Amino acid sequence: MSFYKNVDLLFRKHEKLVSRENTILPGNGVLNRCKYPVLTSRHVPIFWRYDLDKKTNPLLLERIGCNATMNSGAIKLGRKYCLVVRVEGADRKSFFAVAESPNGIDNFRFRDYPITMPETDEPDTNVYDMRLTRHEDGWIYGIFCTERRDPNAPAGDLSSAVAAAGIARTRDLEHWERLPDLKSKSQQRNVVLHPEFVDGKYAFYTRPQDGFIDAGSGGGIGWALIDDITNAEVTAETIIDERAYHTIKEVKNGEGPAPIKTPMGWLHLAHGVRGCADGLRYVLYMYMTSLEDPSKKIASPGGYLLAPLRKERTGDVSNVLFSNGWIADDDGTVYLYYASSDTRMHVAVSTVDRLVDYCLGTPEDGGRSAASVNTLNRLIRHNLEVLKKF
Ligand code: M1P
Repeated sequence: MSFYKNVDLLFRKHEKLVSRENTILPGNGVLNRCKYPVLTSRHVPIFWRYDLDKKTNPLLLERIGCNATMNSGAIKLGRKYCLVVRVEGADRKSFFAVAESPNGIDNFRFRDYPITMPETDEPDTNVYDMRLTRHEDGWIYGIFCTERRDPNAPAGDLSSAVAAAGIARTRDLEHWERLPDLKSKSQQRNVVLHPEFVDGKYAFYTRPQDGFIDAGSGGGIGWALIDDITNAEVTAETIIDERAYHTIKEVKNGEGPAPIKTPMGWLHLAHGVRGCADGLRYVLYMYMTSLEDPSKKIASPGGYLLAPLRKERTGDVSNVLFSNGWIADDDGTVYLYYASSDTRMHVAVSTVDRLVDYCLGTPEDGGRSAASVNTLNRLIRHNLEVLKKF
């Protein structure tokens, strides 16, 4: 086949994948998964991966491989549902790229170029997992993890790294102003900016951690008020959603996207991590905080909202669901974007009302098997009485 026919074939196959219609599947009342992932490494444009010039690439070989499209921030801009995707190349470097959809569940297309994120004086080795916040100061902020080699690592140790929160702001997701990284005594990952000022200050959800991987003495999701976002520093940090023994967030947890404001309180999505014989298991869970004091927890449904299922269970880092993006539409629909196994992006659909009801109506984790049985018995007794009246 001629070079040009092969190019045409590449584009046609890509278009077929990108334009595939998605379907919302039946769910459990709380939310509905969709049939197909919304983004995979194969959605990345052909012209990012191939040199399409016959002179320089006569064999039409892929030149720049893409490994994964994962942990994406989300925001609606005009009528477009936008993801700021963590694209991971075959070289293990992550970068950000915007993919837009007309309906939130399919036809996500990457803009022509990835985001050129300005660097600070200390260049990032790797950047990933951006949380987007439309702040009441008028900017859209992107808070992300910036990873650099540990300057104190002994010679020969090529793995030790330091995680910190990078801060950048934009109006259009294309042009970004990079601000100094968040200063903090501990390493930080999963840092998120609250959408409103609290006591006149910027409010951050944090995740203090002793090491690059281990949360260690970091007790859970933290909260810190900051005077100046152009020179942000954590001076005091309180834990607002703690890790707990024998729960889904025993080993680690971390705030997901910026919370959604509802008349009943702030809706939060987070990930919880526990250990098992197979390694770490990452699931998604929710909690709510008060409108008057967004650092005060008012609801804590027990267990997980979403856990890896079927094909979601396998990938580069298996048994992982991770979310750092959701969009609450004007009609109350919520598009919850999540990555499975650090490999691909999915969407689940719900509503603000359903998620609030889930948070307020789901029993808390009682901490013991006997407490779980008590809770279950209460529901069974109630239902058997109700059924008699049917
Ligand atoms: O591999 C699972 C996730 O691990 C990290 O999350 P956390 O710091 O909570 O353990 C991140 O590297 C994240 O990107 C990744 O998906």
